[in-house]
Amino acid sequence: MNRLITVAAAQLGPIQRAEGRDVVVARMVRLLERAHQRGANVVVFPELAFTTFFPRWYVENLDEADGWYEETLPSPATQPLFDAIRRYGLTCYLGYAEIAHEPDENGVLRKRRFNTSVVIAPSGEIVLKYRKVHLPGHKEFSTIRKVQHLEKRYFEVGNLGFPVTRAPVGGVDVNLGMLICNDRRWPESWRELGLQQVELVMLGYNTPAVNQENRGFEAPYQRQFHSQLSIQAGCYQNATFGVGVAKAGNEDGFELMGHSVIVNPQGEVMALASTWDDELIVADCNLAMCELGRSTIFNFAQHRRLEAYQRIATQTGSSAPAVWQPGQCA
Ligand code: CDV
Repeated sequence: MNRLITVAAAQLGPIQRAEGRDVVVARMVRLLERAHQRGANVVVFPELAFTTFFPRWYVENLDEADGWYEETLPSPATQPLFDAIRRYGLTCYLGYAEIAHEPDENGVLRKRRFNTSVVIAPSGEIVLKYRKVHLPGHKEFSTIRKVQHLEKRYFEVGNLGFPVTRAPVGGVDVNLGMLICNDRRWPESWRELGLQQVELVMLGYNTPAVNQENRGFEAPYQRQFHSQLSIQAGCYQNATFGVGVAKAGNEDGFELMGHSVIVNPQGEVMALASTWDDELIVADCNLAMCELGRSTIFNFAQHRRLEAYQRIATQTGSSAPAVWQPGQCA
């Protein structure tokens, strides 16, 4: 039986450091309006959608960075977005920087900061929350980098796991899951979602157009290749649709790559953005397609071999193998 939904990726062009939330929210509302006109049921925005990609900027005292975070959602500044979601009856993925006042792992109530995404229902209710697990970059100011990437300074590692929920999207019940940016490069993130029969993985990203740590081995075009490779492989290997959405273009003098993409459970690209600006791409997704992979080659219950995967959940870094000696077979 066909289960059709229409999915939109709402890529955002650059947001400059001095730009106010009101300007960004107005741009996002326009994208929601266009998504509605094109028949979309679900709209996916980028990671940290309300601000410039601020982890490129160093601040000594984190409290000085509070203006880049949301303490409540919606707030008076972001309310127009929620109003538009309700007006157009859309489901929406939104990435933002979150300040939460909640107990830490020792039970101490304190101010905590996360790189977060939520799924917002057409009613405006938040139905699912995810906090980024794979934080790239560094914690302290780096003197050898041209551009900082201070996500490890600005955010704690996400503490909500990889949740999936089944919620109605355009009249169809859909298993919804989320990732954020760097998570897409890690097969473990996708498999966590796949093991919950996810059918639509939504993910936003801010990916610098050039890898600063390339050491001469990574050409700029390979940045897009790696992003798409990861999303296409994640979708195929977990029999799910995926939507990867960029914040793109020249932000504060530094370039972020675009190439937002919608991928089907065969791992094929259904739609691809072609600008580095605000751009909407749309695809009709038949969720019945997820059934093939899930019930055949990636039937996890039949084919996964936990007894052979011990290292995956017990070891972080890789270790060098024993050196082969003539006459030995390891
Ligand atoms: N915001 C990110 O997580 N960016 C990373 C970069 C640093 C590699 C990414 O995976 O795109």
